[in-house]
Formats: sequence, C-alpha cells, structure tokens
Amino acid sequence: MQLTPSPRRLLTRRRLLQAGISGTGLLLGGCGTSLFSRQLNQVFEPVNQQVEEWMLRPQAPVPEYAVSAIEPDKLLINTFDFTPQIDPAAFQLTIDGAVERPQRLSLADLQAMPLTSMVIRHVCVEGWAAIVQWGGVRLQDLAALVQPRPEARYVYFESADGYYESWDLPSVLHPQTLMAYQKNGEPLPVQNGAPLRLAAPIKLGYKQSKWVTSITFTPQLMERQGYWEDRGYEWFAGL
Ligand SMILES: Nc1nc2c(c(=O)[nH]1)N[C@H]1C(S)=C(S)[C@@H](COP(=O)(O)O)O[C@H]1N2
Ligand SMILES: [Mo]
Repeated sequence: MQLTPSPRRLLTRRRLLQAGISGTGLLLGGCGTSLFSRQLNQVFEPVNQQVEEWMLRPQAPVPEYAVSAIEPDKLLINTFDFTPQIDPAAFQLTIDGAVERPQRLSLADLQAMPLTSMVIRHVCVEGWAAIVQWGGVRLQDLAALVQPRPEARYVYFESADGYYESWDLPSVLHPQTLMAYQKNGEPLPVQNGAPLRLAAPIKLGYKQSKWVTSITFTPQLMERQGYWEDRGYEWFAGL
C-alpha cells in the first residue's frame, strides 16, 4: 500500500474542469454519457482500462423518491459504540492506496466539488427503514481525482469511532454512491456521521460508514472486511 504524503492539492471547480470532469450529468443523464466518456478517457488513458471500464459500464440508477416522501423520524441512530466529535474546520479526508494521486481533502475542498442530492431508502438489517435525502460528493468524482491504479479492486473506509468497511469497486463507482455532508437538506448532524459519511441506495445500512476519515483503494480484500462482516454479517450486502 502506498502511503506517500502528498502535497495538499486545492480542489477548485476550475481544477476539476482542467481534469476533464464536468459537474453536470455524469452517468445519470443519458445524453451526457458520451461526453463524459470522452472526458474520462482523457483523465485515465492509458493508465487504467479496467477501472475505466467499470466507471463507464452503465449502472442503472436506483429510482429516487420525491422530497415530500422523506421520513425524518424514521431514520434511527445506529452507532455501535460512541459518537466521535470531529472539528469540521480541522477535518481532513485521506484518499490513498492503489491510486496515482493520493489526496488529502478538507471539507471546503469537498464542498467545492459538484454536489449530488438524492432521496433514497435507508435499510437497516435490524428491521427498520427510512426514506432520507443525502447530499454530497460522488465517490465516482473522487475516484476520477485520485485515479485508481489497474490493480485496485476494493475500497476500505476507516471511521473515527473505529468502525471500518470494505466495498467492491463497481459499487463504489455507482452514480448514487456518495460521501455525504448533508441530510434532508441540512448540514449532516453529528449522530448521523458528520462531517462525512457514506450513503448509497444499493447497500444495507451497515455498509454506510459514518465519520469517514480515510478511503483506501486496495488490490485485495483483507481478512479484516468490516465491523459487522467480521461478526458474521454478509460482505456484499446489496439491496
Ligand atoms: N462509523 C460508524 N458507521 C456506521 C455505524 C456505526 O456504528 N459506526 N452503524 C451502521 C449502521 S448498522 C447503520 S443502519 C447506519 C445508521 O445510520 P444513522 O445512524 O445515520 O441512521 O450507520 C452505519 N454506519
Ligand atoms: Mo444497520
């Protein structure tokens, strides 16, 4: 695993545009797909054909709900131990591992990236579900920034409370997999994972790490797979 300390790169919309990533459309808009493909080709070629293929394979978006369908009282707090207090001004997200350009991003850096908002159903294996709106940055956009190497197959998420998770790369690159900093149109509450948590309609609740501090691309799944997985729960946990 590469742990090169990277010089801090300031993420601006302009820089994203220079990298060939536009803020609109991406894989969700049918008419934007070919333009996005061309832009991605510029970003990746010839670095990473396998990852590029996954990014461009059309992954059907999960249908979303209307804002009026949000169920604010149904999203229960589910935290295995304690609620870490993270100073948002000092917060840094590390993205490293099998990537060409490791990054350390502040909340301001993340908020300067295109914001995606979605209203989806959160499903916990413990027998409850809630329709919730999440707003944040697509993992797909973060991947385009760090440029996963060809051997990257899995992604590990470490959290400030000691929670950890691993995901398959295609699910990470799904257009509705977000690093969220908003819930129901407001800044993410600390109990729900502030400043930054995973949110996606394609996996069960326990895959959706709160208080994420680092994201690491890896060639292999390690023995340590996830907090609940290592206690007997299913790893893929797709919905
Ligand atoms: N860091 C961390 N992330 C976590 C958990 C946790 O205990 N710690 N619990 C998981 C479970 S089981 C669920 S259902 C959701 C709950 O998210 P919520 O508390 O925002 O409703 O967070 C997931 N992410
Ligand atoms: Mo859960």
